[in-house]
Amino acid sequence: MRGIAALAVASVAVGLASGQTRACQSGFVEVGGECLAFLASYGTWDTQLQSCTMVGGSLAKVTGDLHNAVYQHIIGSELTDKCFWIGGSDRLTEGQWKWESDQTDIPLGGPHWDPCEPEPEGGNSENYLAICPSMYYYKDYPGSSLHYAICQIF
Ligand SMILES: [Ca+2]
Ligand SMILES: [Ca+2]
Repeated sequence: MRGIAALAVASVAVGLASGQTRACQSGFVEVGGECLAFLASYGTWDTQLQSCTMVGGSLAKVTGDLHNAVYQHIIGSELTDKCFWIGGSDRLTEGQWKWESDQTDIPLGGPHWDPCEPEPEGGNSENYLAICPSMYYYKDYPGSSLHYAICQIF
């Protein structure tokens, strides 16, 4: 119940005849051809993952062109000053970052990790992935940090 109540954006993108636009379920918005929900309440990585699972998704796999599309969406919204949990972690093996949704690897370095800060830099104490202002590059955080979150339907 909490996860559904937490959904910030209650809009339905209606699929059109052409292009990448797809119909997203209630509470999700189409960004970069994917159905995402931006959870506008604070939670740990685990509790935000639970909220995403309750609505049939997981924490978002923000990679490739989707990363820029998400960035553009956030800076055009009222959530521009927030950090968001996404679905990456190295909690199983330190330094080996994986996407939660399909367990594929998250490469280190550019273009997704901050080129100006040494990230990831938290070692064993920071095993979860968030994107934060102002450029929304990947950063490692302790899972107990409280951030907003981005869910994705796969
Ligand atoms: Ca780590
Ligand atoms: Ca860090």
